[in-house]
Amino acid sequence: MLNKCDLIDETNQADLNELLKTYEDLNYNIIRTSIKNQAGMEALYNFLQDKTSVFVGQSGVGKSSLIGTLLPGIDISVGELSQKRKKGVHTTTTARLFHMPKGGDLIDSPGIREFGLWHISEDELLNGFIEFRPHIGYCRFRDCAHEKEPGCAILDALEKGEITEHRFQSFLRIKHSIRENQAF
Ligand SMILES: Nc1nc2c(ncn2[C@@H]2O[C@H](COP(=O)(O)OP(=O)(O)OP(=O)(O)O)[C@@H](O)[C@H]2O)c(=O)[nH]1
Ligand SMILES: [Mg+2]
Ligand SMILES: [Zn+2]
Repeated sequence: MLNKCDLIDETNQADLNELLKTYEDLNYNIIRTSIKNQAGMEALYNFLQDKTSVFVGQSGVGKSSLIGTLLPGIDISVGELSQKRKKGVHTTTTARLFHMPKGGDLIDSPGIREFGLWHISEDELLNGFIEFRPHIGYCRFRDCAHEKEPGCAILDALEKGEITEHRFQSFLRIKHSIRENQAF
C-alpha cells in the first residue's frame, strides 16, 4: 500500500515509480491511498475484507489514520509529524486489533523499529523475499551466508538478474541489522 498519494509531485514521482516497480514486478498488488483525498479507500477496504491484516511501516506513514478512516467510530490515536524530525512521534505504542463490521480484522502496530524484526531467523528473513524462495536450499554450503560463498544459489540468481541488486541489498541490510541487535 502506498499512502499519502496527495504528496506525489514532479519532484518525487520518478523515484517513487521506480521503487514501486520493484514490487509490482514481483507481483505485489500495491494500493495507492490518500487520507487527505480519500483516494483508494474503497479498494483498500475490499482488499482487507474477510482477512486478518497487520499494518506495518515506519512511524508517521499513516497506518492508524488509514484504520481510523476505514472504520469510522473507533477510537484510534493519530500523531502529528514532528516538523524538525520529519518523522512520526510514535503515536501507536502497542499493537491493537480492530474488527471490520462485515468480517475481517485490522491490526494497528507501532512504527517498524518498535515492531521489530529481531525475533526472526535468517531462514525466515530469506523466505520473506519471495523471489529468493526458488533458490533457497541450493547453496553448496549448508551454512552459506549468501555474501561471497562459492556455489551460493542466491548470488547466482543475483548474477543472472533473477534477483535485483536493490532487493539483495535490502536483504543484506536487514540481515546485518538483526545480527547487530542480537549481539546486545
Ligand atoms: N498528507 C497526508 N497526510 C497523512 C495521510 N495519512 C496520514 N497523514 C498524516 O500523517 C501523520 C501520521 O499519521 P499516523 O496515522 O499517526 O501514522 P502511523 O503510521 O500510525 O504512525 P505510528 O503510530 O507512529 O507508527 C498524521 O498527521 C496524519 O494526519 C495522507 O494520506 N496524506
Ligand atoms: Mg499509529
Ligand atoms: Zn548462499
